[in-house]
Amino acid sequence: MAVVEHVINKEIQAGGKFERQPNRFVTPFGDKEGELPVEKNRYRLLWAPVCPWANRSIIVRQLLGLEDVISVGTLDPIRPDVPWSDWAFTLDEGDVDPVLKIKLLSEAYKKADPDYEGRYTVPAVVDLQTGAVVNNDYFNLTLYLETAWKKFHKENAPELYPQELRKEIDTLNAYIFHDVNNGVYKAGFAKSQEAYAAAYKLVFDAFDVLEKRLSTRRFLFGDYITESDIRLYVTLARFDVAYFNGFRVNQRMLKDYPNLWGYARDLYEEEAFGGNTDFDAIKRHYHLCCLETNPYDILPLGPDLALWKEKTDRAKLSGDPEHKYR
Ligand SMILES: N[C@@H](CCC(=O)N[C@@H](CS)C(=O)NCC(=O)O)C(=O)O
Repeated sequence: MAVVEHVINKEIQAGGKFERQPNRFVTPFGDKEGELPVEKNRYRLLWAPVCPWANRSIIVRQLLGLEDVISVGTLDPIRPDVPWSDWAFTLDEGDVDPVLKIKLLSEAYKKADPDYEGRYTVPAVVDLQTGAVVNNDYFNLTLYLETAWKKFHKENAPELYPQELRKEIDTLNAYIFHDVNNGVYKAGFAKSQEAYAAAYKLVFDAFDVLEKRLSTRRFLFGDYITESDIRLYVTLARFDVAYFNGFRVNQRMLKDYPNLWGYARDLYEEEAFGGNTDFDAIKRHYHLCCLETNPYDILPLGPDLALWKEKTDRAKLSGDPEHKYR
């Protein structure tokens, strides 16, 4: 297996700090001129179950009932043996995506821009008319699914981004992004002790804040699941199996925080969350293809994943304990 860097040089700033590349394909979905048209069976969403940024769009797609509207292609958690950082369709027959007829994610990026120089990342939305990536804006993708794609939502689809909470959700999402979702990567990809230590502090300070917030509310905004919960969940689901040792964010494990841990299990119980959480893929990816510190490819056996199935009593915090969605 070729050893490839999981950051590109321009993502490492002074002091060894990891600063994530900007997304290259950011045209929004919508009805206005210049926007990506919202059409059934027009796009394919490429994801890898290991990836938190991609995982959230898959969770939202299922919650909103968009499975028959936007198709999905799945990339192997183990990266292909090529001398650049890529993803492959090696889970598919003949190692080819059955719809796009490509072997590597980079092929869809190159179709969009032959001079593309960033990392080839998931999630990526491909236009089936051209086979080219048209959007890889993981930060906004779920928001587009919740708003611009409304006409295709299933009947009684949950309201994940309610109008009156949008400002507060956006603010909390920014905090969750910088300190938690990307916080763990800033620790894992840091190239100096100082940069790592600063990121470590961000993560655990945020866990303290969120642990407190969840002591009185079932979900981040009270009785019902919102967009913010999906964003927090994807990092929590990877925390003990991957980040804790892989990215050295090891002050405490998720299961040491009674509220965050109960909250994560409350979400995991939902088909759209638990059914799209592939712990095996997550473990294999982070431990077997991301870490130069694991030269013999030893897959950790723990932690005990059966614990995720333990019931929580968090419904008692809700004014509407029978329902998780509005
Ligand atoms: N598009 C974003 C976020 C998505 C992202 O980083 N996805 C990861 C997987 S979790 C990926 O595809 N990485 C490919 C790589 O680093 O080569 C970015 O460019 O930073």
